[in-house]
Amino acid sequence: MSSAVADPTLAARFEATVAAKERIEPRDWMPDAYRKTLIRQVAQHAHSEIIGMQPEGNWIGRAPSLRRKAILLAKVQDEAGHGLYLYSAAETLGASRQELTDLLISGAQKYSSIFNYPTLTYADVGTIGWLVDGAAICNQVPLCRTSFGPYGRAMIRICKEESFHQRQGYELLMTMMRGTDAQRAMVQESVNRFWWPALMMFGPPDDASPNTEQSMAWGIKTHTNDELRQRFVDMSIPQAKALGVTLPDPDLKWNEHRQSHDFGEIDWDEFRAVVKGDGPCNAQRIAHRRKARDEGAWVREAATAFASKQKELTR
Ligand code: FAQ
Repeated sequence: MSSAVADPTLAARFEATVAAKERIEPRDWMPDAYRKTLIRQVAQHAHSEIIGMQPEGNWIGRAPSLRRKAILLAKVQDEAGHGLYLYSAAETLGASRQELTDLLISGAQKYSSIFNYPTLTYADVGTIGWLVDGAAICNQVPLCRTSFGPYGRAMIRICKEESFHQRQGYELLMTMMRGTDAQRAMVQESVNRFWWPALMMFGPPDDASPNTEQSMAWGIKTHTNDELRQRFVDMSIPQAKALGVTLPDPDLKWNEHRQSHDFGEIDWDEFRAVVKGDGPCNAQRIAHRRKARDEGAWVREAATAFASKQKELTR
């Protein structure tokens, strides 16, 4: 239920629920702008999970052993599941999966910038697990306490699986680092390509983030983009050390005063270009998604026909 002109009692109840850090549920009144920003964020998140299947899916047929293939297949299937939980959460806000998929394919809605980079070597499968799932967890664990109930509950399940993905990526890289010089070089080269795009996953800097302030006031976000990015940098440095790789940033250093690491300037021009559609794989990702949607149309039609037939029979 929502309305542009709020009933003062309902609006007060909404504000009190958010202030008490309790959940807003789909049946509750909510401001239109709250619903709109949630649909935007949850849809972008769902699209990211589904588009995010493509870079790693690229390696399923070429994984080096049956065991590695089974692990990768399971991980990519998990991402599909995450997309489905999130589209279901968006549905409780009144936005259907079909409608959101159309908005993605037409370019009206976004997905995470990270999935517009190619996976050039098998080491990228490990690096995505370590850095991309690692950044995802950093950003998503706080979302388990987000103010909208269905989104927060979906995140609890998703985070458990993402933590597992992060560990499998790290284990894969650890195995390669114990291998040959060529394997170690492959890991380092992969980390060099993914480090900076992983930092961009957290979104624009706080002073250029139009949504953060309002989303924090509503309890949708509980931390700013820069806070979470910093947490990720601090968390990754000891992990890189244990792995034996160098993070490609000469400005990374411990800052005693801040009790955190300083790091170099992110290339925000690159970020803006990738989000706008000019990344290395944007066109390919959307073309692939469009093809999958078109080729699956008969399945959706058949399922709908079957469901209405079942309904008729049980009437
Ligand atoms: N890429 O005002 P803000 C995964 C957009 S993890 C593209 O700061 P907000 C798991 C932003 O949407 C990846 N666009 O926005 C996995 C906004 O768009 P608008 C997905 C970006 O929402 C792992 C505009 O820029 N995770 O999939 C990006 O307050 C491995 C202004 O930005 C989530 O979606 C970006 N990196 O904060 C799967 C987490 N950053 O309004 C497969 C949930 C920002 O112009 C394999 N989302 N934009 O349309 C969030 O936490 C937030 O939405 C942020 C952005 C932090 C991403």
